[in-house]
Amino acid sequence: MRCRHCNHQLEKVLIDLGACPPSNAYLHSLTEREEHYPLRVLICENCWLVQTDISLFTLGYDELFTKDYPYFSSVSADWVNHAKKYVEKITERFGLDQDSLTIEVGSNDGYLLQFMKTPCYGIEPTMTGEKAKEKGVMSCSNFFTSAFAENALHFQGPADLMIANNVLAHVPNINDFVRGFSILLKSDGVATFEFPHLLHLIDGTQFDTIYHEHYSYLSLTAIMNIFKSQGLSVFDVEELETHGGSLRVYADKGLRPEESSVAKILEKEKDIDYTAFQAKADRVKNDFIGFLLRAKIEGKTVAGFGAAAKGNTLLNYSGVRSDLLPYVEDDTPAKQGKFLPGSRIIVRKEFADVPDYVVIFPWNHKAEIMAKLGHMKSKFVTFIPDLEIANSQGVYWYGGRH
Ligand code: DWN
Repeated sequence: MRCRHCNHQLEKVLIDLGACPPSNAYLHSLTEREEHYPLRVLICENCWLVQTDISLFTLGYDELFTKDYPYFSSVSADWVNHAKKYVEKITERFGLDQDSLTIEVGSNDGYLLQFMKTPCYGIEPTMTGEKAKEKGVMSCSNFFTSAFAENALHFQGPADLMIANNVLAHVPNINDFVRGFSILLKSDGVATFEFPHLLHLIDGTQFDTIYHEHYSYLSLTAIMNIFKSQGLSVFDVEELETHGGSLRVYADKGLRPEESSVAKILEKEKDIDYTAFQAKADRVKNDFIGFLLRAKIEGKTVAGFGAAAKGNTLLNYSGVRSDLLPYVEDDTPAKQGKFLPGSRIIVRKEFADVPDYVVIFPWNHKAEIMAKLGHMKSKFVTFIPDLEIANSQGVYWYGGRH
């Protein structure tokens, strides 16, 4: 396979997670067939873009992000609050007013644009965009490409601010996607991109965030190569706690001086150690299977919370099925009553009982979820980066490595 950015032949494997269905391909019934595709990640030793090997992945982009793609950003109150704070900050920092135009690419259900007080619209190819319209947010049902950008420039005009949160990693043609921002941004416009930071993925053994819809796993080093090739310059970077540790990158067309924040992150990325990642992931997998087997032998009940895409990677790489984990509870109506891809574990609207243990798959929302479930007598279990068992009093048991 060749690098998606620089076309260099890719040799170096970061991790191989076997084969599994796409992590957001929830089943309507157990009679449905599903395709399994190899899931492994390669590192470009030329431009350092870390990327999923799609040489055997035959699904098209529009077959991954189908109309009924079931991820709704607004399910997490913390994430919506994060978006609200961003809107207040960015409006003030760049003096957005009624003459400004803001465009969000991957605007999902209007979780962010609902807070904008200045002209804006979203671009969202999945049905989540219909939810945005219910919030009064204009949402254009399209994939964002450079051709779309040329069209939007002609009909709606250039943007003062463009936003792309957790979408840059989801595009196969990352060069063309970024070129679209260059086309649509005003000469003094700003684009901000938020994405989970590769540094935390590696350091925090967040291998469960690897799945087919993540074409890339992003570092500032790789991003700067891609942006430069498409006429954008990074002038500021912020480290965020969201999604296990993310970056917010600020880019423009070379107008603004580079802040010291950029060199700081680039320096940190020089120390990323890729070598032991597979072994660390295998340890998490063994802890996960071992925990479930021990619970079953001891007659303890276990349920899951959060039918997250990341949970499907952990379940499928571990080969866990409903005999060890009978169901997962999730607040997303579009997921309830469906079955997880691969493991075929049912997604329930409510807990069927008070399980002895609740495995929280979206560990990135752990605080919010434990606050929500704090009334339950269950113990809460997470496995990334280590096996950790907590109860509502916050008493922790560790997997024995501390
Ligand atoms: O990049 C992506 C990230 C940002 O979100 C996308 N590829 C898709 C998605 O990945 P994920 O599914 O692993 O995301 P989360 O945010 O870790 O998953 C949250 C899941 O947990 C959702 O199914 C909703 C559910 N949830 C819930 O039911 N009640 C979450 C919270 C906070 C809750 O209170």
